[in-house]
Amino acid sequence: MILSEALGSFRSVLDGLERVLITTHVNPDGDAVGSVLALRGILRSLGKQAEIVLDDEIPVKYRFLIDDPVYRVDDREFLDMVTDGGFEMAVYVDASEPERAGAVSQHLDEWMVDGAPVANIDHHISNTGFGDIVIVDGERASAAELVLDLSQFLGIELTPPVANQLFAAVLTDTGRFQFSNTSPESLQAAGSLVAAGAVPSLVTERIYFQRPAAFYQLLGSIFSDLEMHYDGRLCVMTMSIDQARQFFPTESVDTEGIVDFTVQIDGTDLGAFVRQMETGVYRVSLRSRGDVDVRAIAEAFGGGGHAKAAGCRIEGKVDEVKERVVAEIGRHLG
Ligand SMILES: [Mn+2]
Repeated sequence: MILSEALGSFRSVLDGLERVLITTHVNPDGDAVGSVLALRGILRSLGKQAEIVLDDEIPVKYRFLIDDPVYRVDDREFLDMVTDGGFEMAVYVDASEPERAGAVSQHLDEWMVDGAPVANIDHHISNTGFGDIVIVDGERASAAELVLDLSQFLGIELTPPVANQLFAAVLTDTGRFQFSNTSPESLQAAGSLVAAGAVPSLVTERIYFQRPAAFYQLLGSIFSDLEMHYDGRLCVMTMSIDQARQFFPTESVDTEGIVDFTVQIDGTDLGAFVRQMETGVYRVSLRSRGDVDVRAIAEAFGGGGHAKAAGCRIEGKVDEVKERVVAEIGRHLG
């Protein structure tokens, strides 16, 4: 299905229904959060009843974008709404497969009317092409760019809050317009969002420059233990639960973006951030700024992602986990 056809079929399906359920992947990032919020605003401006349900909480730094309640799978208010009558269409955004939405995909059938169509709006190359309406373009830097395309196709004039939501999404998925995925389309999207009322200084400030001091102290401890491999081509950073607790005794730590430092060192092509999730379980985030496809490395451990940014979970002791990751990366370095 080519994109304009898919946009057309989204519009015609939407014309015949009222209640739309929107979701995205677990551990929602800026693209996920901004895209679902914006899509809800866009559909509501067409008079639809659009709601968002997520498996996870929205991270603190993105909460300034929230303009109306977002539900979790067990929220009373949401479940009451579902008993009033099922949703007529489900839209997955920024999810390469339905399972990425966690508990949402497990419960979806209970919340939908029989035979409700599923739309899939995404930019992952690994997207499985699931759903009845497939608005997927693996060349785009963010799912938000596709949501913007959809809004333009539907002839919606964006409000400033929706423009900020989409701007935050494009901003974060392009690493503030610095990652190699930053394309003319990303910058054009940003331009039209600013024209529609997005405020880049505000969005950037709220997402990146309001970290607690403890975050930088934790970063200091992570930096002082970094390891270099393969003549400086690979940097590995690690964070244990104990280390995180030392600086954040009560709250969980937002580690998004730490992995990006691994490829900000002169000479590095690749970076890995190994974060302990629980005893014997590690989440490994990978970055590439050369030709190496880190998605292939993540896939070797059952994970996935993009060529330049990917991730996986590995079980074992920390030294074993690091050794396996370093060895797998070595196989791809050439
Ligand atoms: Mn994305």
